[in-house]
Amino acid sequence: MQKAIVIIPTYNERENIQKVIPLLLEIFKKVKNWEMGILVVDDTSPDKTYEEVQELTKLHKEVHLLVNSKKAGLGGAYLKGMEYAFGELKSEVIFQFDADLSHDYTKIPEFMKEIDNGADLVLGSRYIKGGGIPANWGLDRKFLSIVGNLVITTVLTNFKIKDWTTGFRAVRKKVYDKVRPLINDERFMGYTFQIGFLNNAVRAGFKIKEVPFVFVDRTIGESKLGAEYIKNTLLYILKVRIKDMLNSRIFKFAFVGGVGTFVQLVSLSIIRNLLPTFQLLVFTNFLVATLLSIELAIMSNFALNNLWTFSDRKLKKSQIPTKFLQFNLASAGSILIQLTINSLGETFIGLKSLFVLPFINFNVDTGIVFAMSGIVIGLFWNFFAYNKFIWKKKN
Ligand SMILES: Nc1nc2c(ncn2[C@@H]2O[C@H](COP(=O)(O)OP(=O)(O)O)[C@@H](O)[C@H]2O)c(=O)[nH]1
Ligand SMILES: [Mg+2]
Repeated sequence: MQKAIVIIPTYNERENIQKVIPLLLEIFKKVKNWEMGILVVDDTSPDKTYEEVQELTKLHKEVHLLVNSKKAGLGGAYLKGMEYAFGELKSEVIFQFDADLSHDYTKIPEFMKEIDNGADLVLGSRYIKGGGIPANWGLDRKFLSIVGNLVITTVLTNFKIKDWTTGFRAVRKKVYDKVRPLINDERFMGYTFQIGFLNNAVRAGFKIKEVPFVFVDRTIGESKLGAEYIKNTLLYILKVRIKDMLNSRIFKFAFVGGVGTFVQLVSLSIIRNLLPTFQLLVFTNFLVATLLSIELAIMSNFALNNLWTFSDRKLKKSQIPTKFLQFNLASAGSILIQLTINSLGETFIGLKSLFVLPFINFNVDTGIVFAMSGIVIGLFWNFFAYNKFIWKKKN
């Protein structure tokens, strides 16, 4: 029979743990085909919660105890607990469960049913039909919980999951195996650990189910949730989004384009100074320098896009000559687009002053609008051509 272990992190929960363990042992009888157990992870609570649990391990072989010598935060306790449960105890599923009876333990068989039906991760959800938060919560706490969840949902752009901050969950071993190596930021080892763990599981594509439950306020002891949690949660979701942005192809494409512009401007001035002053037929050295600097920018764009923006579709050595030629054509295409828009604009709309920027007396005319539209459309063309022709997606 496969094992499922309910992990309970505790810090000063002496009274609560005495109550919750017998209730869990009782409800375990309702779970068919799974060998259920409990693992308490105590951070050497000053109220000696661990002593209480020690006694219970003697009475029930299903009860296990891990004691941390130092307070490691909720995330630290869960990581230790999961390592032990999935490793030593050879568990297939673990539960995350609070000691304070806030989580409805009678729902555990339903969680296991979802696991049996193929879920990798089951969330106890307060924000789906049948779930709820305590009616007696003050407006500030309700606001914090509901709006907090909405903010996380929006910033992480995942609207399928309704309760991101729930601490009541069942996790299959394969989720832990995949997500564990991704979690290494010490800052997020407190309560934020829960959101980080879930976010990584969602992104890895695991099958996630939500089971409704009504959250009950603790009646004994104190909540350890603090302002640190709000700050770290905001920090965490911003970090995730900024990382996403930096990793996005569009961002890299824009950055490489910026580098190209820089290369062009710098090389233009260098080449102008290197060339002796002369005029060969119609070619002034300014024109020669311009063409050379454009080509240098194109080379820089080609190399950086190949190594970075499209590193997942990097070209083979043998492809480089042809692709570089295509790349030049695509760039010429974008210049052509800009020229076309400028001349169409000039012919059909004409160059008219629109307004003058105050202080710097800069005259904004339709010509600037044409040029900007040309640049934007040219960039769209470039991005399209790179994706479609030069760094084609391999099937
Ligand atoms: N081992 C350990 N457990 C903790 C720590 N912080 C909180 N807990 C436990 O985590 C669970 C949830 O904490 P609680 O204060 O009830 O948070 P709340 O329900 O969100 O107000 C409880 O069982 C706590 O005893 C910690 O640093 N170490
Ligand atoms: Mg609690």
